[in-house]
Formats: sequence, structure tokens, C-alpha cells
Amino acid sequence: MESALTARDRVGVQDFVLLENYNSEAAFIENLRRRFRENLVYTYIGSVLVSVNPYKELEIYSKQQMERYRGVSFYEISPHIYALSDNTYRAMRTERKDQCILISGESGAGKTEASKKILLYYAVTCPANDHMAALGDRLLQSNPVLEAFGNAKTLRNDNSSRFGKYMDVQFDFRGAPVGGHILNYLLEKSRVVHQNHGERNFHIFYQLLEGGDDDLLHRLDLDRNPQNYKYLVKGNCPRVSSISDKNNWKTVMKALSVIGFSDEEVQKLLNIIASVLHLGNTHFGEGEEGETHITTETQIRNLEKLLGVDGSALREALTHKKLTAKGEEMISPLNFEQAMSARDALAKAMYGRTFTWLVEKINQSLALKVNSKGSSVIGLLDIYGFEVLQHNSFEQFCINYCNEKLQQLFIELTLRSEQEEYETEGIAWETVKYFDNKIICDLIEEKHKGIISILDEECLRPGETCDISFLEKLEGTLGGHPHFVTHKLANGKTRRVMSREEFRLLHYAGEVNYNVNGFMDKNNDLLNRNLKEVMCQSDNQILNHCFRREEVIDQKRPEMAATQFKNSLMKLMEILMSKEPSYVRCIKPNDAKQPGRFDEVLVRHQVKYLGLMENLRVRRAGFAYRRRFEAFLQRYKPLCPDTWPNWHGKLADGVSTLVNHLGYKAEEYKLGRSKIFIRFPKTLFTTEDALERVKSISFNVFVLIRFIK
Ligand code: AOV
Ligand code: MG
Repeated sequence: MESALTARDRVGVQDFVLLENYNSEAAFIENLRRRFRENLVYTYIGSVLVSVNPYKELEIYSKQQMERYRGVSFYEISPHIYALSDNTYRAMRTERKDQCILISGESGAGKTEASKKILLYYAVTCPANDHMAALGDRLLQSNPVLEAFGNAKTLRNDNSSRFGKYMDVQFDFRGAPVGGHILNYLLEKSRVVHQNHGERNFHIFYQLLEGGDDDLLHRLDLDRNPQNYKYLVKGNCPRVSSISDKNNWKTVMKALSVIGFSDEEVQKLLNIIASVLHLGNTHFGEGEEGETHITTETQIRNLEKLLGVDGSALREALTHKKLTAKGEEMISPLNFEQAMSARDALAKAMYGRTFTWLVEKINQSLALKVNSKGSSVIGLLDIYGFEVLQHNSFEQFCINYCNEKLQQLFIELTLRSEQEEYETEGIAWETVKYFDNKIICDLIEEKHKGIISILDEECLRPGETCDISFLEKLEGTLGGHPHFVTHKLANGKTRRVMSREEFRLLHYAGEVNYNVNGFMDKNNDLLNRNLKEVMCQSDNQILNHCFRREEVIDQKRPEMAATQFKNSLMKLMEILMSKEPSYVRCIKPNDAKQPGRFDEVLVRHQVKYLGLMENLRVRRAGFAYRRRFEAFLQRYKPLCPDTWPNWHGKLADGVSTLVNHLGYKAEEYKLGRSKIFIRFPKTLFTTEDALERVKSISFNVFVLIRFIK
């Protein structure tokens, strides 16, 4: 039989705090690698779950597995996303405190898959509420719908989330899920009109073309070939081997019906999706005077029919701009470029607002319908992961800013909670230094001085402004900041490796060069007023809901895109701070999206920027291991005759008796108010090994007795 030690050598330790050499990054990575090789993709750092994407289906997510993890203490059984889900659920139930699970990691690391597994765990294992038997289904079905409309194939991930999502699941006093609510964050709308090489538009377009039946496509005036649509050809990647658009189409249509979308709503929704494609194929010609006209009448007729808008008003609005000057309305013609960008702006607005409508509809379906006193909440955060592309624009800037905020929260809360734990238990500890990324958050979001403020200011400034003038403003205000770099060097010379259109941010997760081209437009996110008017008059109820008359009448400028995003993130941080957090830190093992490949350089980089070593050090700075008195006694009581089979006195005394019997030295442990803290993993190993021996002796005795009988 394999000894406990060699098993540990082969599969590594299941909690990094048990690593002998906890200061060694190499040992940390070796442990991850060993476990990855054995398909053990989960490992703890105390209560934080580290997950390495296996890029293959593992047989560890079955219903039987869920049962194994139900009600079982964190450390008693191998690490799993179900253990974290169950632990969070029980903490919510017993402590009556709202919880949240924060999932982070770069693009393709497995965040969305993790969040789906957590949701599935709750839908399957929690008691069902009689009134809301189907709620679990609706919660689960919201995923394929939002993924179809909000995810896309990117170079990093075949199913990359292009929006941020925070979902609250509400539970009643019996622990049954009774409601849900989704907050969505900044959808990457630019993808509707442009994709990088090797990437796709949102899944729904391909699903519709591949999966929609002939009658539907005929009604929508679409043909099956994605290559015939300008908005789908930019990435030159119509098909993805890992994706079945046809099957996914069926799943999405079914999901829409489970959630409660009527047939009519689905029709109207598809009318909009088809219209976006027709809009993309709408072309313009230039007259001799430089005036623009539409050259593709069929598209306008299709849009007229599908959206129930007036064709001539649409034609006019796509080629002219309505201005109000000194109280008078004026119409001015658009040149070719302007008409193209007005068309694209309309496509983005239609798609983006329809996505928000979808989330609202899903929320109506998940809304708490029964009076549920004493309910509590588990929030699940699944955002877009940190990304560095060849060409990074406004979208990557927002996505990476969002990741900075999340990292900041992780730093604050892990440190804070650790500190609080020692304080409440009355135990002295020593601080561990972290890299605090607050400096980068400030650089981006600080009032008046931060990048977002400067961008807004430049967008609002009258006169000649452009992306380059924005960059110059940044240089003027932020030049010399340790995390901000442009081609200009302090001595007035230029940095040749950087383009004059770029600024570089030294993010917590790495350096990213952002090209400022398009920043101003995307932040302004303007749609000509006459296009809004046409949309308001549409007889498509969804568009009608999305484009309100008040918006056309109201001349006040709405907040700009980056500021809106910043404010929504601030609110999100408040929500998360008010809850008890648990963490899943996802790691991507290779860039090839392949199973069995563990790229050490890539993993080391993530371990570094996720702050996992510091996380471990904090955990170990005081005590490597802690357990509530009752749990400790329950597990190790067979090791001491005074505590076996049961201890009847005070728990603390029982633990004291037990550790004295085991010969723990004073420096090895401390008793807090409700927990025992063990300083060295070795102490626990020895105790664990002793327990193994006792168990195997009793097993052998048991076998012997049966044999003799
Ligand atoms: P992400 O959410 O972290 O990226 P996903 O959760 O979409 O990444 O994972 C990317 C792909 O990795 C999935 O489509 C699966 O093929 C595979 N994968 C991830 N986790 C698992 C798992 N536990 N078991 C099997 N395969 C897995 V992004 O949304 O791009 O930041 O914006
Ligand atoms: Mg995702």
C-alpha cells in the first residue's frame, strides 16, 4: 500500500498552507502542477479556492458528487467548487449573513464555468420552494440566453463573456431559492460592428443563421451564410470547432420559453437581431457635391418591415443629422464617413439596449414573488477577465479597470478579514506587505486627475478635440506617474518602441498599451437624435421600450460611458462590501486552450499578479491552520482516551486536553475564543498521520474480527 507521504508527493497538498516551504513560489507552482497532472484542479489557500482550467470535461460534477459535498466541512474532503458553494450556503444559513462569491482570473481562466457550477449546485441541492418549484430552472436557463447575446468567440476564449454579471440568488428561511436578480455591466457593443481577426460577433447571430428554420430565415430575409453579412465577416471566423451553433440555438430558444418570453417577444427580439445584420449591409454612395445617399434599398425595406419604422424617415436619419441651434432645428447632411458611423452607432445602440431589455425581462421572471421574510442572499460575480490584446482599446481599458477594482476588493477584504479574525479571537499577529493596487485604481478613477475624468473633460470641451488631444492631456496631467507611460520620455525624447497614439498602464496583472483611437467616440457613445426619433416610432415593443420619447425631448447630456461604468462599479463594490465574501481564483494553464498543458511561465505570472503568494503568507503569518473547537475535537477525539468517544466539558478544555495528550508545544498552537490556531503545518500533518494510523488499526481489527467470525 502507498504510504500517506508518497500519496502527498504525487498529488501535492490540497491546501497550500500545508506546504512545507510556503515562501517558495517554485514549490507553490510545483504543487499546482502535480495536482493538475492528476486532474485535481482545485486547491485551497485556507478558505480561498484556486482553480486551474482543465480544458476537458472531468467526471467530478455529477449529482453524486454534489451529495458528497453536502453539509461536509471544508477540510474533510478534497477541494471542490461544490465545497465552496456548500460552505457559503451553510454560512448564510447559520450566520444569517448575506454572502457573495467573487470569481476572478484572466480571460479564459474558467470564471463563467465556475459560476455556472455554483448555480447548478444550488439548483440541485437546495430544497425547492413549493410556490417556486421552477425557479431553479429559470435561474439556470438565464445562462444560455445571456451567453448567446453577451458572449463571443475571442482569441483568448471561445466563449468569452463580453459583459460583466453580478447575480443575486435569494433564499427563504428554509434555504430554498426563491428569487434572483441580475446586474449587468458594460457590454462590449463595438463587437456588433467590428471584430478582430480570428474573433466573432456575439454568438446569437451565428446561432440564428445556423439553427433558425427556413421559414424563420425567410421571414427575416436572411440567408444562412454568415459570410454574406458585413458585421460577421471582419474576424473571418464564421465557425468554431468547439461550438455547435445549431444545438445552442435550440437550447437558447427553449431557455427563452422556460424563462417566460412569449412567442411574440421572441419574434420581436429576432427581428432586431436580423435588423442589425441588414443594417450592416446598408451601404452609402457619395454624390458629386459630397452628399451621401443609400445604395442598398433592399436593406431599408427589410428594416422598414422588421422594425415597423418609416423607411423614408430612416433613410433621412441615416444620411442627415438634426441639430438645434438657437432654438431652431436644422438638418445637415452627413458625409460618407459620418453616415457609416451613424449607421454603426445605431446598430450598437439597438443591440446594446436590447441586451439590457433581455436582462430586465429575465429579472422580472426571477423576481421574488412570494413574501419571503428572513430571506438571505448569495451573490455571484462573474466579470470579464483581464485581457491584453495586440490592439487594446477603450473596451480593454474598461475591462482591465474592472479587474483592478476587483483585485482591490480582494486585497482589502482578505487582509481585513484575516486581521479581524485574529482580533475577535484575541490573537496577536504580524502584518504581511502587499502590493496595493489602489494607486492604479486612483490613476484611472480619481476625480479631476484620473484618466476617466480627463477623458470626460476632453469629450465635453468645445472646439477641436480629438483622441490625440486627449492623449496629450493625459501626458500633461499624468506624465511621471509610476504606472503611466507614453512615448514621451521625461527628458523630452521619445520612446521609440511606443506609438504616438498609445499610452501604457502598468496594471497589477501586467503592462497594457492602449491605443487612444476611438476613445472619445466610444466614451461619448452618441446616437444622432433623428435616429433616436425613428426608433421611438418603431412598432416593435422592445425598441419602443428601449428608445423612449423623453430621451429625444430631454436635451440633457447623459453621463459618458466610462463614468457610467465607474459609477456602476462603485455601487457594485458597495454591494460586495456589505456581504461576506468567498473567493475563487481561476488560473489559465496555457494559451492554446488545450487539456494537459501546464505552461509554467504563464501560470507563474498569474500566481504572481493574483497575489497568491502574499495570500498564502498572510494566511501563514500568524497561523497556518485554524479550526473551530467542535470541529477539531470531532475529528481528532479518537487520538486521546479522555476525549474519546465524547467530551462532556467545555469545548476549549476538551481541545486543551487533546493537544496536551498529543504533546503539542506551547509555540505550536494558540487557543482563541472559539477556534484553535495551529502555527505549523507539520503539527497538523503529524496529527493527521496519527489519525490515519488509528483508523487503519481499527479497520484491521474490524477485518480481523470478521475473519475470525
Ligand atoms: P472565463 O469566463 O474566465 O473567461 P470560461 O469560464 O468561459 O472562462 O472558460 C473558458 C473555457 O474553458 C470554457 O468554455 C471551457 O471549455 C473551459 N473550462 C473552464 N472551466 C472548466 C472546467 N471546470 N471544466 C472543463 N472545462 C472548463 V472571459 O469570459 O473570456 O474572462 O471574458
Ligand atoms: Mg466568462
